[in-house]
Amino acid sequence: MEIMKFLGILLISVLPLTLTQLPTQLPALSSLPNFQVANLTFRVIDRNNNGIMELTECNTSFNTFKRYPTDNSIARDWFVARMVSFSHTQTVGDYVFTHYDRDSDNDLDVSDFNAMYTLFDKNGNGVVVREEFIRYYDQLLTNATLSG
Ligand SMILES: [Ca+2]
Ligand SMILES: [Ca+2]
Ligand SMILES: [Ca+2]
Repeated sequence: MEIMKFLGILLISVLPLTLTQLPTQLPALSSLPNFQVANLTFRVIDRNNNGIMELTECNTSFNTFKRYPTDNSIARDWFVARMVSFSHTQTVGDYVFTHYDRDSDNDLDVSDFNAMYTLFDKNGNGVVVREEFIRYYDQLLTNATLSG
C-alpha cells in the first residue's frame, strides 16, 4: 500500500514535467518530409531566432557535432553516428558528410563549414536567411535519400 502511494506521488510530480517537455520534443526525422526536417534543422541552428543563420550560429552548430569540445574537426564515422542519433539513415548521414566535406579530406573542419555557408547563401549577400537554408537543405536531403 505504501509503495502504491509513493508511486502515485512520484507520478504526479513527474507528470507535469513530462507534459511540458512533450511539445518541444522532435518527432523521428525519418518519418517527416525533407522540407519539414529542413525547417526544424533551421530552427535548431537559428539560436537567436531572427530568421537568419549567422556564420557564428553555423560554427556553433559545427561545435555541437564535435566528439570532444577540444577537437578541431569531425571524423566521418562520428558525424554519421550523430546523424543516425537524430534518426537520419546511415545513407543520408554519409551523403551529407561527403557534401559538407568541401575539400574531400574525409574530415570536417571549420573551413568546410565556412565553405558550406557560402553555398547556403544563394544570393551571395553574405547572410543566409531561413528560406535559403531550407531550400538548400531540403534539396540536399532529397538527393541524399535518392542516393540510397
Ligand atoms: Ca540567427
Ligand atoms: Ca574537410
Ligand atoms: Ca543570402
